[in-house]
Amino acid sequence: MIGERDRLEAEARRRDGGGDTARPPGGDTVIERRTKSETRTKRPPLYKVILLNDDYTPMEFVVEILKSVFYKNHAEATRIMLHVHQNGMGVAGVYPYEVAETKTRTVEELARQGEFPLKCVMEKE
Ligand code: TYC
Repeated sequence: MIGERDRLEAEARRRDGGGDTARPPGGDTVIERRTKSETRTKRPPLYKVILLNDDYTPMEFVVEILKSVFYKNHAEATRIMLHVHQNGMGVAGVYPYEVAETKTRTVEELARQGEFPLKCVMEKE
């Protein structure tokens, strides 16, 4: 028995000029495939903003920096500050390049204004 799909495909072949053009199954529908690399949105590279320990910057000042620049709550700011104090360095946050750069500059500017030697660096994740 000749079904509706066979009839439509035969008609499509006729429109094509009657050649035996290869057609995908399912009639005139062509499924276009794209490779993942064309479809995927690229995430921006991330950078760690790292605070360095020193002997002179007050603990309270570092906690205030972590709250005001990195939006940490008091407990988290205290935890990070103590980690830096005990281990020599620690991650204040992870951001896209320009955000990390602005925060690094802000920390160093606030440290300069307070006349503290606090240092801050950024590092690609
Ligand atoms: N070590 C400093 C002190 O004893 C405190 C401190 C913590 C300084 C973290 C810098 O990034 C820092 N006052």
